[in-house]
Amino acid sequence: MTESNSKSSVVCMPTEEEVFYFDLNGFIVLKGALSDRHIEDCNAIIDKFLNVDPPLRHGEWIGAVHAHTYSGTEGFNLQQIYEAGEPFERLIDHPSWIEKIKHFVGGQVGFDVKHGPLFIDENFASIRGPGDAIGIHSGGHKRTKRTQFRQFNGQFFCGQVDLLIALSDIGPGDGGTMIVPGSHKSNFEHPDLRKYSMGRDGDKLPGADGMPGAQEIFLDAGDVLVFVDALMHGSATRINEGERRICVFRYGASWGNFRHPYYPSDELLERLTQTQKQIVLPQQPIRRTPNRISDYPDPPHATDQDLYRGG
Ligand SMILES: O=C(O)CCC(=O)C(=O)O
Repeated sequence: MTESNSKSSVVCMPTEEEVFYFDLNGFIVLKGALSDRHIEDCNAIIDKFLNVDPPLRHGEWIGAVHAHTYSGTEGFNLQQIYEAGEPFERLIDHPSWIEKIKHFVGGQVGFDVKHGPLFIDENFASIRGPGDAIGIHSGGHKRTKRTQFRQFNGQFFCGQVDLLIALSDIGPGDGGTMIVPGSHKSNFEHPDLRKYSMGRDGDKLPGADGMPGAQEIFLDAGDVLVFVDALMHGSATRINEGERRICVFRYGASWGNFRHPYYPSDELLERLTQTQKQIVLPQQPIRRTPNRISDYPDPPHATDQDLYRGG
């Protein structure tokens, strides 16, 4: 898709079909959500990070972006990817999905939105090569509040809605995301969970390859998988040469907190629009003024504007 025919500047509201299938299956796919130009710009930045000499290793920082791996087979992550430059900043409130995310996180009136419409509690790029995968995890039977699926009176109130943005084409052998449709509502553990789960021992492929009831999602670069985190998910093992590249942004209510103890940099906060800033850091401390103890220090990041927003 080219810049001119992409939906990159049109605000896309959730459609009736998307509402129906998100409720029923726990996920939807947005086709062509990013333009070719935007995908190229994101990949060019990732290329730069992957080509630094000596190569980035787990635990190292490159600016405010953190190189990270779990056990090894899950591939290489660039955590806090919204720090990596303007093409990633635009993903925070991209018009292709932001209204849909607000709708599925829901609770857009009342106490849940006291600090803003949303909060991103994790964002990263994931790069996987041959042999890499993530086993299956999550599921409605766990009843985890943070990631829960909830619907009431025709409105969604989900704990965490994930965006998985394809930055490369993901077809057979590329290690596509695997989901168990409807499992966000399941009451019982999947009978084969242990055979396909994350962190299991064994000599099988590390992914959820062949898991009964699971579906592999194939995406073109620029497509986006939107799912409630309570849905059982993981990936197939990458078999093909080359890399699978995606970004994951996880959104929840404005009162949420960071999954990993990262914090947006001052430089990022300076660059963002007020709308974006409110999504990456909805709550900021109130200044301790006036104060009966002279020169008592303020908490970091407080500004006059925040004082009046703090409520
Ligand atoms: O890498 C994938 O395809 C799945 C991502 C995943 O497991 C997650 O976001 O928790």
